[in-house]
Amino acid sequence: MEDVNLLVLATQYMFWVGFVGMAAGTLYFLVERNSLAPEYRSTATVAALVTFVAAIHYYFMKQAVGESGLLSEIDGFPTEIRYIDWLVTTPLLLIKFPLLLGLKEGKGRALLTKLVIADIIMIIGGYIGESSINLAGGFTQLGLWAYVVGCIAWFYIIYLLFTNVTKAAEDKPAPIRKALLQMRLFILIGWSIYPVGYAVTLFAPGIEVQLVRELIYNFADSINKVGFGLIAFFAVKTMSATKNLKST
Ligand SMILES: *C/C=C(C)/C=C/C=C(C)/C=C/C1=C(C)CCCC1(C)C
Repeated sequence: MEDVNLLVLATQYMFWVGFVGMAAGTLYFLVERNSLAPEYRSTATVAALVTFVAAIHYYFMKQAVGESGLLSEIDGFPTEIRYIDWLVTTPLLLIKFPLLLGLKEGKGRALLTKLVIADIIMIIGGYIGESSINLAGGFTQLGLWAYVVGCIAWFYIIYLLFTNVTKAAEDKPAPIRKALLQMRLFILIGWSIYPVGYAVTLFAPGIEVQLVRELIYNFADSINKVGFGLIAFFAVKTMSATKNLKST
């Protein structure tokens, strides 16, 4: 008889927690949306979209590790679902920068285009590499090169945020500026958890290491989807409150 594996149980449980957390986040952003001044509501809408899309994917991802807690029941990883989720949610997260900056038309579109193209390269590169690692059960040459390409694309996103976005934030009201500077750090520090998760499977073989990777990704997702959304939400909430004060 095979024993129930604690790591499998923990992974299963964290997928469930991820699903519930994303669902709760969605509800919160939607319910609170109307407490914002109309011009700021799209920030809550985008935050809710991100957590909603993630909640659906988490619901299906949790089935990938089986239900029994047995290592032998795992016959693959939810890499496809995971990366489809990222392909949708990461551009939505990045949209919040031009949105909060109030950049429209030419400037906003140019910034958004660069951010999204770099982001898509990062995610597609990661998918190609991670699939080959999964298939081999450990290090592959393709996995390594895809990792390098993904990291370069991510560095470019950081570069844009610390130059263009930071400059554009300078003449914004204090709550918006503060939120933008904090959101920058999510992309720098919060997003750095993902390449760490990927790297563990690149440098250590085995199914258990891949389970650890899923745990790392789940942890990162909750910070970068719910936490990031809350930062942007509280900024526009403060803006809405000062606006109400002025109009009364
Ligand atoms: C909600 C989901 C988010 C914020 C996902 C973010 C994913 C990344 C920042 C992934 C980054 C990667 C690299 C920088 C190198 C290649 C491997 C990836 C795709 C894991």
